[in-house]
Amino acid sequence: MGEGRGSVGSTSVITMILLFMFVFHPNLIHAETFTVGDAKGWSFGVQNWPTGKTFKAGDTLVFNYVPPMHNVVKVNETNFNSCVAQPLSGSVIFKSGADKITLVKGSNFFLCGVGTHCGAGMKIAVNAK
Ligand SMILES: *[C@@H]1O[C@H](CO)[C@@H](O)[C@H](O)[C@H]1NC(C)=O
Ligand SMILES: [Cu+2]
Repeated sequence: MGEGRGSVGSTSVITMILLFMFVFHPNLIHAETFTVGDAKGWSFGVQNWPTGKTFKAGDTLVFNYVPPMHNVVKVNETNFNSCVAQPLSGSVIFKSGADKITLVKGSNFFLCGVGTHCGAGMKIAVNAK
């Protein structure tokens, strides 16, 4: 292939990549950010916070709390139901106090791994479209 006048410049390549992202992953472009528990943050009684909200893959959840009083663990459904703070494989225990976690399509389960907080309702299940 020659380098004739038809060769594609880097600006065009970037434009094409952005176009592809827009066409195939509109959720990423229109992603929203939600503060878990709103003003109360990641706190006791947060369990019903997702009710009535619509989430989609690529949206970000922000978990605000004062560490080390709490933490955030992304778990599977079994561990969510039994309050076992075992991070999903490839995941970690979040403990910054302002943790930002991107939702994946389908079910996303989070709980607090400190003490018996999960059993007291410090857990949320979020379904992302
Ligand atoms: C969840 O993870 C635990 C290990 O921590 C495993 O025993 C269990 O089968 C998993 N459940 C699902 C639904 O993947
Ligand atoms: Cu906690």
